[in-house]
Amino acid sequence: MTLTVYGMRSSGNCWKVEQILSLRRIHYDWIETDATAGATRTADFLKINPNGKVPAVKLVDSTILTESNAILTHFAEETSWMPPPGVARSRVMEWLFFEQYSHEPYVAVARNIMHLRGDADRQQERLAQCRAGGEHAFRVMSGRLATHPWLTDSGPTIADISLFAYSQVADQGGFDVAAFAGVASWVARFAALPGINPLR
Ligand SMILES: N[C@@H](CCC(=O)N[C@@H](CS)C(=O)NCC(=O)O)C(=O)O
Repeated sequence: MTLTVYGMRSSGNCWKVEQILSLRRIHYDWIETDATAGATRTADFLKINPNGKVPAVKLVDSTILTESNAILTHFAEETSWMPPPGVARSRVMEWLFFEQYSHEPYVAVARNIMHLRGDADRQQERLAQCRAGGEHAFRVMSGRLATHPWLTDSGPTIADISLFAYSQVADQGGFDVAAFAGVASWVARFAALPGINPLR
């Protein structure tokens, strides 16, 4: 059996999965699941992920994994993309949780409203909240990245993959990443790494 990825090509969360599998040269089947058209809320898909979201992967033994950063962690085990247990790994986890709580809910949601759904006019208030939250996240990242090449001291890790996912397309949500010098230079540096295939 082949690994199966349920994903949406335009999604940064799903891009994380494509990227780690590509880096690992793991072959997979892709089942396009268009969240914007309701495909993540069908009875069949809810059996795969009761939370109604992509990405989800079905491993060769039929085990299903959901949550993009958990999937990244699974496929990064015993590679340079994930340091061994200890403080170095905990630093990576700090950024993975930061991504889900302080970055993605603002940067990805703004892109979803403006770029994927074209709904900016009707969602001005929500967009303003996304703008404030996303800019705060970029300031935090820039604080680190102004003086360090990568998010942790372990070289490029899944922390960088995870936060690159929506930072690379932040302009589609109305963010000016150039205003955060550390982030802007890190985006360019990460995109230039061998084997990285940016979302566009
Ligand atoms: N925390 C989840 C978020 C996944 C997520 O929000 N997926 C979106 C597409 S990017 C989705 O499937 N939305 C469909 C919905 O909520 O109905 C992850 O990191 O995998």
